[in-house]
Amino acid sequence: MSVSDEQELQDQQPTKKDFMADVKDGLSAKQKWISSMYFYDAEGSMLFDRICELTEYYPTRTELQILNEHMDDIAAVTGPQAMVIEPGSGSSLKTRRLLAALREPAAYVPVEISREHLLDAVQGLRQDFPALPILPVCADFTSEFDIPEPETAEKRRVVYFPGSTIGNFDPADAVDLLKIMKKKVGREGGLIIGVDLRKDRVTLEKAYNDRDGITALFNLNLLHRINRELGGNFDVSNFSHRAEWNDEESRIEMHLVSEIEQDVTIGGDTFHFDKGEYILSECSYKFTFRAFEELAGKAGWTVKQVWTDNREWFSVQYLE
Ligand code: AVI
Repeated sequence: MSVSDEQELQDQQPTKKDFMADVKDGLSAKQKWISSMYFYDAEGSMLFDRICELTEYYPTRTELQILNEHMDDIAAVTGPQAMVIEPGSGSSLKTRRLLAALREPAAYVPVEISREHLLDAVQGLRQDFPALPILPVCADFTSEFDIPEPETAEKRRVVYFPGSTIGNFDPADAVDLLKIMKKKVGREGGLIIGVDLRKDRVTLEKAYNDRDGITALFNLNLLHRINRELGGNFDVSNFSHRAEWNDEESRIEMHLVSEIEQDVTIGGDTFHFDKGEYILSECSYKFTFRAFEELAGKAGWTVKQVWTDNREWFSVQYLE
């Protein structure tokens, strides 16, 4: 990363203090939980990239297939001279095809919590799209963040939110997030969003319990991260990864299960774990078309177009 990349970066990254407070709050709750947003340090982001390549993890592959097949339509609904805002942009892999298909894009604004990941992605994109203004923002996209002003003419704003990250929010939070997006793009703006669909339990549970144990490493990295950054003393070998489908809530839940009765100290506070007690570390909601339409409607969005695969495992939707 160069000095100029560093200087141009809008840095609104959550602080260590926020992380500490969130972890302590979550571990003090009756059902212990930690926001899945904290998975994504450099190690976690790297593990997530590996998950996306797993045979069992169908969402990335299926979404890419839909995007490839319908990219011309997606670029057409986005329109010319659009500013594309991507919350949680990660390595911006799915954005390249879109950026290449757009007519005279005004700017690309990747918004990403992991600073290193963001800077790496921006560096690669600048090489491949030298004429495109790229305005990175390092922030938690669920709280207020500012959109930099582009120097080029901007006709409209479109939020690009692939990957079904919307599924990682509880319904009320998902509605709030969709409202923030609406506010960012204004009345004329649009939203292109990846939405994972309900399917059979076996396929779902396999996707989050891969043979190679990469998802387990990803989940357990959260505890390593707390040790590294907050001076916690988790003995990670005393915890295990579990992922199971909760049919009533229509979500996959990831758990960090305490294998023994134990105490863990973080920042001067001690947290007790019974044997078998778990930390809820992620929910991944899966939607019917109807359920997503209703959710988005609560935030003022109307579904205009839906693209899907022939098994209807995943969808990319355009909303205004
Ligand atoms: C980022 N998000 C949409 C992923 C998901 O499928 O919920 C995160 C993930 N967790 C385990 N595997 C992938």
